[in-house]
Amino acid sequence: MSTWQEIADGGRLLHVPQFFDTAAADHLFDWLRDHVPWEQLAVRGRPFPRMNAWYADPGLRWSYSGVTHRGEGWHPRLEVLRQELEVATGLRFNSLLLNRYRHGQDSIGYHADAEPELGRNPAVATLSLGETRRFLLRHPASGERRTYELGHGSLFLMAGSTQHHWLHALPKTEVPVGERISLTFRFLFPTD
Ligand SMILES: O=C(O)CCC(=O)C(=O)O
Ligand SMILES: [Mn+2]
Repeated sequence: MSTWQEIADGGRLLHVPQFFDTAAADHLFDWLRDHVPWEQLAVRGRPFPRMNAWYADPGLRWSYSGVTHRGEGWHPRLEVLRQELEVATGLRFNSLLLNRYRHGQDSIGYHADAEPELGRNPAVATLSLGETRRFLLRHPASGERRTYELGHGSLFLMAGSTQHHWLHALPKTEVPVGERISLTFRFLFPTD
């Protein structure tokens, strides 16, 4: 595994460019594209510029950006992936938000993963498949910016106090690009 990077104000990042080899990543990408029940969520009539799906332990609840999800368990294939990631990172995860960026106009704006369900210093683990896209981090207090190219089969972890002091985004691009799927594993604390 690669080594952790310390960033301003107690943030911690880990980037593993080849967590999966190309064949394993190809296989997983095709399976996810064809088997996950993708939907385009909308809040107040405004569709998100990406597709999503969500899995979590039964009964868990997570609300973000005006959307509430309730956990209904895992697909066996995704359960295996969760366990693989838990072993590799030594962390525990009980939920998975999948994002599918169909083309360069799909994106996610600057935000922090800071919902109360995530607890104080959440670890968010992202597996990337398909097209390489730029992942941006910004530290509003100083204006510092960081850019990571998240490629096919990579793992990117944000931990420590990253979500308190940094924002992250996956911007649109004018360059013609193919699809990217990201799997973001988190640990949610039960709310009721
Ligand atoms: O697709 C990505 O790498 C980032 C997605 C993200 O920030 C999120 O789902 O909260
Ligand atoms: Mn996020």
